[in-house]
Amino acid sequence: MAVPEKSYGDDMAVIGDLTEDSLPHELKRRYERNIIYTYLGDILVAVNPNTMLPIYGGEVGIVYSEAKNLKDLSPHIYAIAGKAYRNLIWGRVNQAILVSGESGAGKTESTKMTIAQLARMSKSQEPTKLAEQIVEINPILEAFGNAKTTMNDNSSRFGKLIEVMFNKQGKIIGAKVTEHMLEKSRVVHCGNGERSFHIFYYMFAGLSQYEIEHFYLSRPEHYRITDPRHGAPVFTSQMDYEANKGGFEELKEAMNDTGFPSQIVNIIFAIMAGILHLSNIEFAPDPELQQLIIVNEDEVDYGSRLLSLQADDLVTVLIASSSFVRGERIVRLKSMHEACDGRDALCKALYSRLFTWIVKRINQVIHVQDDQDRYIDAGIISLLDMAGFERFQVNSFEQLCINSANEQLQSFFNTYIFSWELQEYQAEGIKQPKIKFTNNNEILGLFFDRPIGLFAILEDECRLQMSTDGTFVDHMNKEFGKNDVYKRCKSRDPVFTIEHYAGQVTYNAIGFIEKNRETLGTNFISLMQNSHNWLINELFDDRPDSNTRNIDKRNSQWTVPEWNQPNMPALGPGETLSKRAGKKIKQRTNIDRPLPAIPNSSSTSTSVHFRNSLASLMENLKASEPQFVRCIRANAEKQYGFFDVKLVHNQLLNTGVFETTRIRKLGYPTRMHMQDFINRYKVVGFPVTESVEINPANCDRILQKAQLYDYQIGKSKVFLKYWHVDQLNMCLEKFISDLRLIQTTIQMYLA
Ligand code: AD9
Ligand code: MG
Repeated sequence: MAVPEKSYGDDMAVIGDLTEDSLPHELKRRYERNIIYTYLGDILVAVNPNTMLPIYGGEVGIVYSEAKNLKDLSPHIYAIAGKAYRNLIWGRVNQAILVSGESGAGKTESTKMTIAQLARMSKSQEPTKLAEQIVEINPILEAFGNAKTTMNDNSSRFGKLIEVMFNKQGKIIGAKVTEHMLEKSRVVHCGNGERSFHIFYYMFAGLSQYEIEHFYLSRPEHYRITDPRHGAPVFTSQMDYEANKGGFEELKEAMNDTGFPSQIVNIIFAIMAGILHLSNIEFAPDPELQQLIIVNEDEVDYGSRLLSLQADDLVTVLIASSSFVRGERIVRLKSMHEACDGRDALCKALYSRLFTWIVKRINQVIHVQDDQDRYIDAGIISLLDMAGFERFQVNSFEQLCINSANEQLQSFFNTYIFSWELQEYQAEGIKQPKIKFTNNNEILGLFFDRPIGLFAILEDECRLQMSTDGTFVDHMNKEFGKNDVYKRCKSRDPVFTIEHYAGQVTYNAIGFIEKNRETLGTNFISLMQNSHNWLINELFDDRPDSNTRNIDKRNSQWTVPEWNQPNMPALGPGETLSKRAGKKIKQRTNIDRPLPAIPNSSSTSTSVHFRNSLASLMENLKASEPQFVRCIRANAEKQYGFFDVKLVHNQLLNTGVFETTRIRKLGYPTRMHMQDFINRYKVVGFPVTESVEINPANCDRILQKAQLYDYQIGKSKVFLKYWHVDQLNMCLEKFISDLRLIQTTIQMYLA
C-alpha cells in the first residue's frame, strides 16, 4: 500500500489550455499510469480502474487523515472524505458527498471507501462498534438491493442516502440510511443476460441441504426468478458459485453483527423462499368450473406454508377479486392476464416491503443512541449514491424517474458551482464576468410543475378508470406541443422524446400506467395482514401509527416468532385447492375474515412516492455544503487497463464536467493570493533586488509588464484567465534563461 505521488495534472482546473477534446486525453494519460483520481477544481473525477490498486487501506488512510493540507497529497477519495470531515468538525457545516456517474462507474465502491475512511478518522478519536456496524450494513443492502446487469455485475438497483452523524469531538454517534426507488420489477422480470437480486442466488449457493428442504426448495433452475434465460447456467462457473456462497456467509455475518437475531434472519429467508414459490404459480382456464385453476398447487402449498397463509385463501385472492358495493360483497373472477399481474404484484410488494423493513431495522440499530444533548451538538455528513443518467435502447418508467432525479441533481450542481463562483467574485469585490450555464429549469418544469407537468398528468391519468399508456402520451402531446424540451414522436407505440441536459432520450410509455398505479389489490393486503407470521403483518401494516406500535411489538416479540402454517382443514379425496377456492367463491364468501380498512398509502402512486422522496432528498442536500465526486467508466468491457476516449467523453458530457470546465474558463479559473502572486512573478515587473510591497498596484504593474489585459484584482486575490498564467510563466522562463545567459557570459569572462 502506498500513497500515490503527486503528479502533473492533479488539478485539471489549473491547466490553461484544457478543452473538451483534451480533457479525456489528459485523463487517459494519467489512467495509463494507474492515476485514477483527478481534481477539476474542487470536484473529484474518479476513473474506475476495474482492478484493486494498492492505494487504499489503513496506512494510506492514516496519511490522508493526518495530512496538514490535503492539497499537498495527490487526489484521492480519502481526501474528499477528509475535506468533508474537516469542514464538518472545524467549520461546523453539514456536508453532502454527491457521487454520480453511470452504471458501473464506481459510485458504490467510492461511497464504501468514503464511509470506511470516515470511520477510520472517527475511530482515531475513540474506537467504536458503531463505526464498524456502519461499514457492515453494506453487504446487507447489496444482497437485497443489488443485482447483476449487463453494465455491472454488482449493480445497485436502488438509490441510497447515508447520513453519518458525528459529535463535536469527531466521533461517529449514529447513522441513517434512506433508500429510494428500488427497482422491484426485477423480482419477477429482468433483461437478457441479467439476474434478479443477489439474495436469491446467495440462498441457493449458501443454504444447507437441510435448510433447502425446510424451505421446500429444489434447484434454482426450477424457479421463474432464478431461471436463467436462454439456457445460460445460474452460476457461470464454480468460482461464481463459490462467490455467491461467500456472499451468503458475508450476509449472515453482517446481519449478525448488525443485531438481526437468527430467528429473524430465518423468517427473512422463509419469505424469500415464499416469493420464489409464489412467482412460480401458473394458471389455466377450467371450462368445467368456469374459473381459472392453479396448475401447480404444490407451489401454492409451499408458498402459503412459508408465508403462514391459508392456502385456499391465497388461491381465492389469486383467481378472484371481491369488493363491497352498497354493503354487498361482489366477487369477480379474474382473467388470466389479471391473475398473472396480481401474482407478480404480490411478489414485488412482499420483496420491496421487506427491503424497506430491513433498512428500517438497520436504522434502529445504527441510529443515534447517545443522549439528546450530544445529538444536538452533532453534525452530519450525507453520502448520496444514486443511479446516474440512463439511456438504453428502450427506456421505460424506471429510466424516466432516474433521469428526472438526475435533472434535479444537475440543477443543484449548476446552481452550486455557479453561485460559488459568483460568491467569490462578490467577496473580492470584482466585476462579475458574463457566465451563462445550461439552465435546466425548463425540463424540471416539464417534469414537476403542477397542475400541468409530466408527473401530474400521469397521476391524473392513473386516477381515470379508462386511461391507457396511449391516452397518457396523447394528453402530454396536447399539453406540451409547444415545449422546446418535449418532442412528439411518430410511432404506433406510445413514445415521446425528452431533451435532457445530457442528451435526447426517447421513452416508451408501455406499462407506465400500471407501474405508476402500483395498486396491490386490497384483497391481497388483507390476506397478508391476516398472515400468522407477525413480520408479514408488519410489512403490510400501513396505518400511520404503525411505526410506534411496531416498535413495541418488535421489542416484545423479538424472540418469539417461528413461522408456522395456520391450521387448514385437510383436503378431502379428489379435492384440490382450486376446487375448494371455487366453492368459496360461489358461496360469495371468498375471504373468511373481515376486510380491514384499506390503508391510504397503498393507493398512493409510485410517482407520488418518488416526488416526495426526491423533494426530501433535495431539502436535505440544500442544507449542506456539497462535495462532488464524478465517477467515470474507463471502458464498457469492465477491463483493466483500457481507456475508451469516446465513452469517457460522453460521460464527462453527461455528468456536466465539461460544463463546469467551460464555466471555469469563462470566469477566472486561476485565483492566486496577492502574496503568492508577487512572490512568484515579482521579477516580471521589478528589478530582482527590489523588495516589493504586497498590494494591488504592484500586482497590476507585473501584469501590465507581461502585456496582459482582462484580468481582475480583488481585495486579496488576483483573478486570472487560463492564458494569463501561460504568458506569465513564459515571462518567468525568459527571465531565467536571460539570467543563465548572463551567468554563463560572466563565467566565460572570468575564465
Ligand atoms: V451502478 O449504477 O450501482 O450499476 P456503480 O455503483 O457506479 O454502478 P460500482 O461501484 O458497483 O459501480 O463499481 C462497479 C465495479 O467496478 C465494482 O464492482 C468493482 O469491481 C469496480 N470498481 C469500481 N470502483 C473501483 C475502484 N476504485 N477500485 C477498484 C473498482 N475497482
Ligand atoms: Mg452502485
